[in-house]
Amino acid sequence: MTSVLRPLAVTCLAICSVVAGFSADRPGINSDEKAVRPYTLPDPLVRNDGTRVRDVAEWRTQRRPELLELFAREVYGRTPAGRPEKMHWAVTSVDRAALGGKAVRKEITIWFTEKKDGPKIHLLVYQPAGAAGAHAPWPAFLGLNYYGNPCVNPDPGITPSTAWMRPTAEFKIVNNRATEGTRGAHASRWNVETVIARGYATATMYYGDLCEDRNEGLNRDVAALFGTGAVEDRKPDAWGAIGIWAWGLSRALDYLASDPEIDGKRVAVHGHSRLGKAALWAGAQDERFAYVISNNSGCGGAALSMRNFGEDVATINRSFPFWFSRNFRAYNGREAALPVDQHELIALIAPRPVHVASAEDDSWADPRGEFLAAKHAEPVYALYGKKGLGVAEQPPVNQPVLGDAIAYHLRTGKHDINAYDWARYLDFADKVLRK
Ligand code: GTR
Repeated sequence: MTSVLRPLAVTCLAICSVVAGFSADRPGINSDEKAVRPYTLPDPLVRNDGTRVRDVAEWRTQRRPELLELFAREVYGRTPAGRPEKMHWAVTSVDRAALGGKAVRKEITIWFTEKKDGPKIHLLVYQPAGAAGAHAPWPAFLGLNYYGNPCVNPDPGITPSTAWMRPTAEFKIVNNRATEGTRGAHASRWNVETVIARGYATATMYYGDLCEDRNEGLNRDVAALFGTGAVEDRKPDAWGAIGIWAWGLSRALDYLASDPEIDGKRVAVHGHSRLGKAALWAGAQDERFAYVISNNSGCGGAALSMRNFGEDVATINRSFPFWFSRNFRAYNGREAALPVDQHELIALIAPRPVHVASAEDDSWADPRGEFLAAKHAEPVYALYGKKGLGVAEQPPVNQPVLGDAIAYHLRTGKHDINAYDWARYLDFADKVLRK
């Protein structure tokens, strides 16, 4: 343990901001701040051979590639480089008077091969109506959605999804398919009108078109295109669903960067929960993402794995054996043996802005562990002359910290993404993405 990292890890015991929440209250899962065992985080600025990184050049050419390799090999599995040769897209609809005239709505299909019946995604883009003016072209938010594009807004013009979905009565998924009742079901998670009113475009696609969120997903679609192999037959360092979702975000960015009305250099990638894990991994690997947002991403996302609080590595690997690489299972119950921890995933985003958000009742995701990961990424931001969060301790609820390239907030309420979160992301975007 280095002197830089020791104080915060140890003061966890003293600060003891116990986050009340039912969700981490399961047998074998720690939800008591006083029961957090001391842990030693790897130092992002110490190379595998034990020598210290002294400057940005050494970070970029030596340590950053080492960390990307460790996350690929040991955690998420390997991502194929770049886009498939035959990938192509078509704009399938444009409505310049959507959302009561306030927005332009575009739909784009991106095919990953030359075949129209091969793996593909359907991207939905809203941008503010009219010319971008001083903002031209529009900066944008990009994120995956859980229940098909119509779930993000009641807009009747969004083309329905016919894809397989995880069942949920709450969002009117019937026989594993979305219904008209699913339309707008997640509108509160997208705040499309607000984002548009603030002068940003917002783009989304259904995550299950990339990889269905079940074991079988690894036999189909993008996984099959790259010969991934079944969940248990994959190479130990082959990717899983999170890697595939992250890859898909980069492919959507390929399109956005080609759209003359969107500024490909000012695209924020965001995600909630499992999709927050994917957003972080996408942002870590793909430096074209200008701003990276993790909303309640928890274990395997922003939360430190070595801190035993909330969901742990064994639990997530057993519940979702297809999300990570098979190698990641070697750390079930052995988090201390991990060669990396999640503060280093955040550090890979440096010097680009990153925003980590937690919810008070979301103890399963370990809000304090999410804060500490953002905090411990600071030394890498410091190499670039950026202060990072600029606070020593986790801020109280509903007191966001919009720091120098790192933002953090803990809001009241449950595991979710809502208007409060969006207001904070937009405030930080105004600071970091505005020209
Ligand atoms: C939970 C999982 C979490 C988180 C969450 C979600 O079941 O344990 O890691 O990803 O699902 O995605 O909502």
